[in-house]
Amino acid sequence: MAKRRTKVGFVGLGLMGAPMAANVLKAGYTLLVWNRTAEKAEPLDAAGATKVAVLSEAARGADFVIVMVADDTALDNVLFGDDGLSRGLKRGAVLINCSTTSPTLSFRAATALRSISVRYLEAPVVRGVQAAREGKLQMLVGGSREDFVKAGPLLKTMASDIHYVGEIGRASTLILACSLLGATLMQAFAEFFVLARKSGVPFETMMDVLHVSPMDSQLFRRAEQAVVNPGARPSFYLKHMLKDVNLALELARQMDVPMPLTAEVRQMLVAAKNLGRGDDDFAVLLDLMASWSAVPLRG
Ligand code: NA7
Repeated sequence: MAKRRTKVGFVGLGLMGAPMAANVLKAGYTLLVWNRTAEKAEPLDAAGATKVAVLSEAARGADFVIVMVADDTALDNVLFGDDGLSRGLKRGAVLINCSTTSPTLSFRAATALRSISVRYLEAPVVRGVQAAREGKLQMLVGGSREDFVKAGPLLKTMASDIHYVGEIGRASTLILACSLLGATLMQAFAEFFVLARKSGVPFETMMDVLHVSPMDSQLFRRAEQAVVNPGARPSFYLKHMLKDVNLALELARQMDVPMPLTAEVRQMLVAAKNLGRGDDDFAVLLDLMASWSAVPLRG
C-alpha cells in the first residue's frame, strides 16, 4: 500500500508519542492526531498532520491507529470511553497499542475489538525519548503474525529493533519484566554509587571501573548522566516506572511468582513519587539514595 494512501491515526502525544508520531509523518503516511491536552497536537498539525478535535475522528477511515498513552485507565478511555476510538475504527483496521499496559487489558481489548472486526497488536517499546526521536526504539510485538507483517513498514518508522514475540499478552508481559529489570538495576546503581561516594572514591574512578566490569549495563550510562547532566529532560518518568512495577507485581501475584527484590524497589519508587519526583526521570532514585546516605550527588 502506498504510504500516502495509508491513513494512520495517532493518539497520545506525550514524551514518547510526539516524536514517534513525527517519524510516522516524516515517512510519508497520512496522519491524523489527537491528544487529551489538545495543544500538544499543534506542532504535528503544523508539520502536515491533521489534528482532530474529536477522539473517534482519529480512527475515521484509518488503516492503522497507534495509541501511546500513560496507563490502563488511559487506554481503556481512549478505546472504549465516550466517543472513543472503537466508535470510529473501520472493519479490518489494525489498532496498535504502544503503551505499557497490563496483559489483562490487552486480552480484553483484543476480544472487544475482534467483535467489531478490528485487529489488535500490542507493541510496547524499550529505550527512551532520544531513541524515539531517532526512530530507533526497541519494540516487542504481540498479536497475530499476519497483522504484524501488515504493520511492519509502519512499525519500522518508529523502531529499529523489532521483536515479534507471539500471541497477545506476551509482549505486555515481557515489557513489564524488562521494566522491573530497569528499576532494580537503577536502584542497584544508586547503592553502588552512595557506598563508593561516601568512602571518597571519585565519580570518574567509579565509572572507569564499572564500565569495563562484568557488572556493567547500558542503563548505567543513563544513571551517569543524572550525575553529570542534572538539568537534562526526563527520558522515562518515575511515575511510569512505578506503574510498570505495580503491574509486574500484580502479575507475579496472579501467577504465584515471588519477586522480593522488585517489591523492595517499589518502596523506593513510592517514596520518590510521594516526595514530588514522579515527573522526574526514574534515575532520580540516585538523589533519594544520596540524601538518605547524607552524601552529595555531585561535587
Ligand atoms: P507521558 O509523556 O506521560 O504521556 C502520556 C500520554 O497519555 C499523554 O498524551 C497523555 O495526555 C495521555 N493520557 C494520560 N491519561 C489519559 C487519559 N485518561 N485519557 C487520554 N489520554 C491520556 O508518557 P510517555 O509518552 O513517556 O509514555 C507513554 C507510555 O509508554 C507509557 O505507558 C509508558 O510507560 C511507556 P495529556 O498530554 O496528559 O493530556
